[in-house]
Amino acid sequence: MSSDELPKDLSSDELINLYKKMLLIREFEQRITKDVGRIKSPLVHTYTGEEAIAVGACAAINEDDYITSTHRGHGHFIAKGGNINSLMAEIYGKEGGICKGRGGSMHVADFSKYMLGANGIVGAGPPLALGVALASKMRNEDKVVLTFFGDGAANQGMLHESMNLAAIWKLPIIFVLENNMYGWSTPVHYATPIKDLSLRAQGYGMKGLTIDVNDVIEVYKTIKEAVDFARNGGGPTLIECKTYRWGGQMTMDADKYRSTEEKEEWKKKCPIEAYKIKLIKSELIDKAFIQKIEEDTLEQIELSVKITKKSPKPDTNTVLDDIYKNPMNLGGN
Ligand SMILES: Cc1ncc(C[n+]2csc(CCOP(=O)(O)OP(=O)(O)O)c2C)c(N)n1
Repeated sequence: MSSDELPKDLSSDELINLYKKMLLIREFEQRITKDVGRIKSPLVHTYTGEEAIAVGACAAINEDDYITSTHRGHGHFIAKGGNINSLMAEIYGKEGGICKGRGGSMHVADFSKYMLGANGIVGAGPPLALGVALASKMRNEDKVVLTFFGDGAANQGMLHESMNLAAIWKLPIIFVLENNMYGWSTPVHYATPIKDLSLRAQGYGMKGLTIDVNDVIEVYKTIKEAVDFARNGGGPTLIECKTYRWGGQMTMDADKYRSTEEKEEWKKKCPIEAYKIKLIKSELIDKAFIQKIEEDTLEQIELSVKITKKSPKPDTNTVLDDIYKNPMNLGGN
């Protein structure tokens, strides 16, 4: 099946939802990089340009399958069904945030959505995924874990130890490598001597695939296959998704290490725009419907701004609350 064909296993609503989710991630980040009233925009690592990966990947798993995230986690959080009101409030350090304002942008987690958390430690997601996948297997649960990480993290020992153990124990993990071409300011070709990072899978006797189009459908199809394989006891797969972050490493990054031409070239390959054209061609949506989706998206985001502004700052006396609560009460309150 070419990536031009829409997958038959997704309904029209599900296909349109992929577009809605990508747009929500994009517009949400546009909004948080602007000030909210008199509150200055916080430092954030944006996912803009990479939306097809989180959205395509999360569409390929069940609601009660797990994901782990990175320091660039807004996209993963939204794609897994997290609520943007509590995401916005968290980013602004408010009590109404998903972690009651204690984590901020880099530490968003929603156990009720099986989103096990974003993390400021590069490469720390895969070992968490390993533990959860092992626990699930031992409990005979029918679960799959997606672990997202970057090309920089691909050179961290934690990832390699996790891939090795996952392969030996045939754990149901999909290693989703988001190759956005840079680990902070270091180009991937400078840090890594191979063209496709998925080749790394060979060293662990697992399948490795590279998706070099920034395309939500291609991501969905490839990951779905790996998910089915993992669910049937086949073990892990490494999937490299080539993409590009449109913004700097984070909002305060001067971003002098990338040329304007390079950035513009990638912007022409916008995954949201490309998918919109595909949906129009397939007659699933028309221009009026797109406009409605855009309006609804912006309305939803402005509501989250309002809620965030109203939410109080956390009481400093409660700073240690929840720190030692049993974090494995997954799926509960
Ligand atoms: C263990 C560790 N080493 C270094 C850093 C500093 N650091 C933060 S982000 C980053 C780049 C990570 O690149 P990559 O894994 O490709 O993810 P991306 O930022 O491109 O999404 C680095 C080196 C860190 N946070 N943690």
